[in-house]
Amino acid sequence: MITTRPLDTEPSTAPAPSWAPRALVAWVAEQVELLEPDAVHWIDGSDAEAARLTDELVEAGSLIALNPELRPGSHLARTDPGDVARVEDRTFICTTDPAGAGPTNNWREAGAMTRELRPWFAGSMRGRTLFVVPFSMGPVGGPLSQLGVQLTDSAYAVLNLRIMARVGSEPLAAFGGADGEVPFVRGVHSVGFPLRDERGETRDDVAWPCNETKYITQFPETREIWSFGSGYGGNALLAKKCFALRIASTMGRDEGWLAEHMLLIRVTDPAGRAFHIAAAFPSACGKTNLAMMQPTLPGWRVETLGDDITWMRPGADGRLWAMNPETGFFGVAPGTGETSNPTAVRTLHANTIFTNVALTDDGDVWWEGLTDEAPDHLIDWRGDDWTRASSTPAAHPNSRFTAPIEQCPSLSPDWDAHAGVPLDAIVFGGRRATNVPLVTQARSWRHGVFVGATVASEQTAAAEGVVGELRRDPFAMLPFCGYDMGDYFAHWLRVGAGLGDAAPEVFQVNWFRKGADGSFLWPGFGENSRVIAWIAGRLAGTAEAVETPLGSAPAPGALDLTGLEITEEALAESFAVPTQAWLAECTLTDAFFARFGGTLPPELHAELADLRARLASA
Ligand code: GTP
Ligand code: SPV
Ligand code: MN
Repeated sequence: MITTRPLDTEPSTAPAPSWAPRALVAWVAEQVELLEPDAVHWIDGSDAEAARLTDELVEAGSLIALNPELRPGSHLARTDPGDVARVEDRTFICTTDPAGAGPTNNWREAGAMTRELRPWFAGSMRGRTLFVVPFSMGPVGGPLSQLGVQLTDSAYAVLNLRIMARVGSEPLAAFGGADGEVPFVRGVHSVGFPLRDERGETRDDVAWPCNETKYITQFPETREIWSFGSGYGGNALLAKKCFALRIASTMGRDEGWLAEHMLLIRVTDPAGRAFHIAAAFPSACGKTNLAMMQPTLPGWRVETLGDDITWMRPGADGRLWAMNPETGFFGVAPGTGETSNPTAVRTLHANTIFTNVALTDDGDVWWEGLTDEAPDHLIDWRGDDWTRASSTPAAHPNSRFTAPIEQCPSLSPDWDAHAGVPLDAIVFGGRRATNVPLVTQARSWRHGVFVGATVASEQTAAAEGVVGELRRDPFAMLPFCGYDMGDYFAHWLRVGAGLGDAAPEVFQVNWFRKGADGSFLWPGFGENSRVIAWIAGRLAGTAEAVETPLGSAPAPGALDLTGLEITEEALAESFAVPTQAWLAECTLTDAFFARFGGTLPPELHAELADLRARLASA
């Protein structure tokens, strides 16, 4: 693991551009005092700069260059085995009052957390370069866009960030020039592995520096993020979950908009009618797959606008407008293959950073599900020899690819439209082996908010924890809401009231219901186009529905099953609404709602009572 990077190589430096706001330059100087880096480098976002940083990481052994003939411009990173996913129990919302965080977040008093963090950050960048990364979430200068700056001592984080967000000189120009006072979110990130201690003792770097102690802290009141000890994904790319969801959801509450863990697509039916749909599924529950879906139904088209985060704001026309603030995909590798997601496979052909996947003997990558058969020999994500006889997976279950959105063959030309796109439907989903039907339509916006608020899902490898455990994950935002979720539900109700009849329709889907034999009832992936087609039909007023206690479901024959091999029994089972099981869910919902006390909107209690009444008369 010890690398060859000598401490005395010339550190990469680049001064602050003359158009950087003085307030930003002063803030950086203040942090330099605390962090004590050996060098400071303002990221300009150029290809030459990225090439230089990449070369340095390859030289240091932190990145492996893949075979340029098979995977041009692409690299593999292997993390420390203790730094492979988001760490929810080390993620904190820090406000002056516990009411600022609510019952579903880890709260810390902001002042106390600042004092607790200080010794960890003090000198944490000794021997390293501090990179200053100005960025814009959303098109630079767009009406839904927001600015941020991440300070980091991880060149790996910089390289990922420049795929995931608009970084460097261009967004910096939007900060208003030297006298600029445009607000921006401040993020400080350190892997927490200084190369020199306070006495000047040095140590060698490692391929994946991190710290056993981790802090992922958000300060919504001051729009700050402090992240310590991890180099991985949502812990380290502060523009993503920390900013674009946790901080942004709080900004949205204050300013009348929504920051959501949603994919965004445009669906076009055979008659040429287009619909914009956003869908919230918890981590590793199918957003990227739906965002890139190749419909099996002839004549239908799905275009990709975003796969993870959607910002939405009521427009001047009274409709809800939606925008993807990112510029890349940080997607789950396992399960991504030619049959499940051929669009993703195309997207990853070049210029991609892979993290914790397996390395093939010819210098390419592999993971479970990429092909039906594993190669004879691989180097697994830990760097060990792997054969088909091995008892552990070759790729980590949360291994990921970071790829530029513009490489996606199904990308919508409007993906970076300044105003976003007008939204027609919102879909909630989760990973449920039982109870939740393949698709239902909510009875109203208020019922839709109830559906979103009560979503439960089986836990995945995207965060540390017990995989498979069922937990409530309202709006797929449990780990990402920056404030009290009771207030968040109320905010959703408020936004809906403002939209009135122009509000999007709300649906719930479940691709993951299982039969008695434990296998999925519904084939999923491209076949999900049949469900999307019914949703579009509902929006167009052409698809028939029947009432169920959970909402409207496809009437017999309304779901296009042409050419699909599915038994009558499996289909019936995937739509079943078992009354007793749902009454038991209602009891669990009572307990879940009780956690919020006074912040839970009374409308949701009313919806629960209505659901019970419908179940009783079913
Ligand atoms: P995050 O990036 O963590 O937010 O995840 P995501 O919601 O984008 O999930 P993704 O699309 O990457 O899918 C996660 C896993 O679910 C992959 O292994 C997929 O193969 C699997 N998956 C996605 N869609 C379906 C489906 O329709 N049916 C089944 N059975 N599995 C699916
Ligand atoms: C998720 O876990 O929802 C992700 C990956 O999209 S991460 O960026 O690590 O949050
Ligand atoms: Mn996600």
